[in-house]
Amino acid sequence: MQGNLQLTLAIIKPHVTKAPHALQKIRETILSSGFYVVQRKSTIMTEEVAAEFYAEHRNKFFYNRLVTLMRSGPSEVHILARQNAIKVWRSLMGPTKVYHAQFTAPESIRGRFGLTDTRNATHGSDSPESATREIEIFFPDFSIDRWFLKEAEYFNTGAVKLRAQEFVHRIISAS
Ligand code: 3AN
Repeated sequence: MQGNLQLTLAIIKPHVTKAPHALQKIRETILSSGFYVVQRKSTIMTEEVAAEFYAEHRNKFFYNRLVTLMRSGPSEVHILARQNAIKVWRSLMGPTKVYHAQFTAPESIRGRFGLTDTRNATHGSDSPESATREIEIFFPDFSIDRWFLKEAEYFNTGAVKLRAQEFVHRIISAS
């Protein structure tokens, strides 16, 4: 029984999805850390989506290289569920800057798989408001309210099963 599940948006960036071993290790970390994968898709970001997603960084010096990276190939985009999902996923990722991550949190995802401050392996929402905004950008057909109303209890009670091929948890139907 988990209770009080929270949703977060987690992205595995293109430079990692090109490396099957690294992708597999991050997936293992997701599962062994008690997350449920509520939705997952592989997608190449359009310029519009990247601009909307990274709007707060538009004036930063790294904006162009960030958008170029995110458009360079498929990202794996997930809605993850867990108690304290936002905090736990960010803590698993480690610090934004890879050099810092390698020194202070070498076992973190960024410490292990980050290459540069831009190619830092993964993204995670930084607040409940960001999670809602980001989930709506990538999964416009997914209703957070409906999920909490109709599906969260199955995840709360563990009545879900991982579909390994799809890397997504599905509710175990009664029939
Ligand atoms: P986080 O991803 O840890 O929430 P943000 O939101 O400050 O960090 O940055 C968003 C993304 O912008 C990071 N994941 C990283 O790819 C890129 N980024 C952040 N800071 C830098 C930097 N100093 N140099 C290059 N890229 C950066």
